[in-house]
Amino acid sequence: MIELFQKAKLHKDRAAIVSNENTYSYAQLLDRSSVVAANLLNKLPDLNEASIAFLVPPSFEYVAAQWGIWAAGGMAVPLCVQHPLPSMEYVIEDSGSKVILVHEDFQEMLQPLKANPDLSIIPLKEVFKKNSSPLPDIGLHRRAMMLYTSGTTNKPKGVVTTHGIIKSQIVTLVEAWEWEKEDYILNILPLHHVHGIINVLSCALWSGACCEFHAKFEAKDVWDTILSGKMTLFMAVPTIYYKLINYWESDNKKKQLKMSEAASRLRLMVSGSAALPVPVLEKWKSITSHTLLERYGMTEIGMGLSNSYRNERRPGYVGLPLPGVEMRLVDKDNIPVTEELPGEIQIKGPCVFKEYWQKEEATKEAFTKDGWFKTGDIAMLHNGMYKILGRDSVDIIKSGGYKISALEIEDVLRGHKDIDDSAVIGLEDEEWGEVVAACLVSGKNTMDFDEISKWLRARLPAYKIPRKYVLQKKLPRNVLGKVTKKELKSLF
Ligand code: MCA
Ligand code: AMP
Repeated sequence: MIELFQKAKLHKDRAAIVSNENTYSYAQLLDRSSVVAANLLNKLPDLNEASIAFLVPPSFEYVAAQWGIWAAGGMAVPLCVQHPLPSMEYVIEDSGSKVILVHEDFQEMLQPLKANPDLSIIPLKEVFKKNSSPLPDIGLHRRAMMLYTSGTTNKPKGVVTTHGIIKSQIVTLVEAWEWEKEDYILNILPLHHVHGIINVLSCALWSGACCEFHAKFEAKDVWDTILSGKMTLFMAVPTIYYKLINYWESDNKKKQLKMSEAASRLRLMVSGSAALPVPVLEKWKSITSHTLLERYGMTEIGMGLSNSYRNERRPGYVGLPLPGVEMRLVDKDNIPVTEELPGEIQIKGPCVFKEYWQKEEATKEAFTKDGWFKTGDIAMLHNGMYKILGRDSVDIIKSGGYKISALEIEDVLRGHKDIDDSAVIGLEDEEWGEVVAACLVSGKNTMDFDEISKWLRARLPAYKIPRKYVLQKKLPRNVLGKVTKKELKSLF
């Protein structure tokens, strides 16, 4: 049996999930997920790693669907509730999902897909109907989950992890950050990425702790939950801390004091998914007395490096490799560099993903010949700790903690009737880390950028929409004809 389920059996009466103002015990979670599994199996002995997509907002139902897919031997493919239909269709098609579990709030959205006879779109209610079945025995080597991540290619790739890899990603963090069953965490992160799924949800459930879901991040709700006194842990991206600081600053002195006191009682607050600006760390410390624990991770590896829970947390640094993670910094020829020199972070260990789904060549290219995963992130060792210096590609943008491919947006833009060419870059931004900016080439002398954004919004999620535009007659290119993106920045 999957180890997460075995652990859950040890805590049957404890609260596992709080969502939509209901509290669900571990026993309820186990029961509901075995019902989901029985309905998915529909008398088959095992789903044999079939991709099962599910479109469910963050809630008890999300976890029951995820665990149900696992219990039936399927590979869980979470769909992002904020994506427009074309982005979802891409994931459904690319992952080869023939079955989609859908929450009633999203049934209408998926209506156009019903015409496809190869797809079985099942309302969540149907798989929650009482049923039972013998469940397959799932080994650690079995494929468990596929998360889509943007890279230096046009379209996002499916990152496949097994039960063994997920276990290793969880255990590392449970140990490093000393998770306990008495912990209580608020989850306001999207549930189609490692940060929300592994670091918050799965670590909590592994430990017998409680995870409270809010469907969406709202600064007021987070502060209210902190004020309620039940939280012991909080994890978020830097943009969220920035927004929480703004909210705190907008309130009166009496309320500020209460918020600060309540926050100071948490045992740990973590930041990750993007660089934490030192001024945000310092401001947060002055408000809550917490030195945010910054860590570094990636969809392909889970978490790689972390500042210490008990010892030094150095502002602007990501600490040291987590237990079980092997790491090296190398130059362009894959030769390890010495202290004080920049190099690419490469990772080995049981936490590293299995493959990019059905992309053998891309998977091969992502590793060195001797098996190191090439992250593309550049770091340096200084005074015994690692500092992230940047990325080796200008085509990857990090905004609000989301990884975005400039090439994907450029490609969609070129499909607009008035756009001949485009180049997309990330511009530094205090709140979002980077914001997406697009340089458009058109035969027209003026363009309605709001109309372009609206047109894009039907095709791409909100965080991929450019916030700034410029119109040009041509793009700056080098002698080889490649767009010189660094030059583009000066146009904004
Ligand atoms: C939204 N808006 C933006 C952006 N996103 N503007 C600029 N840049 C953006 N990236 C605008 C919207 O268009 C809207 O504007 C307004 O902000 C509010 O939109 P909303 O969607 O409500 O935003 P939000 O809820 O405030 O979102 C901010 C957020 C979200 C909560 C920080 O971006 C988020 O959940 N980020 C976390 C992503 C994450 O989990 N990444 C982990 C992947 P208007 O009203 O004008 O339309 S990385 C990972 O997993 C690795 C392993 C790791 O290391 O962790
Ligand atoms: P994703 O592909 O969405 O999993 O994003 C992973 C990327 O986020 C990494 O390759 C880094 O570029 C970035 N990242 C994650 N944590 C940090 C951090 N603490 N500081 C800087 N960059 C980070």
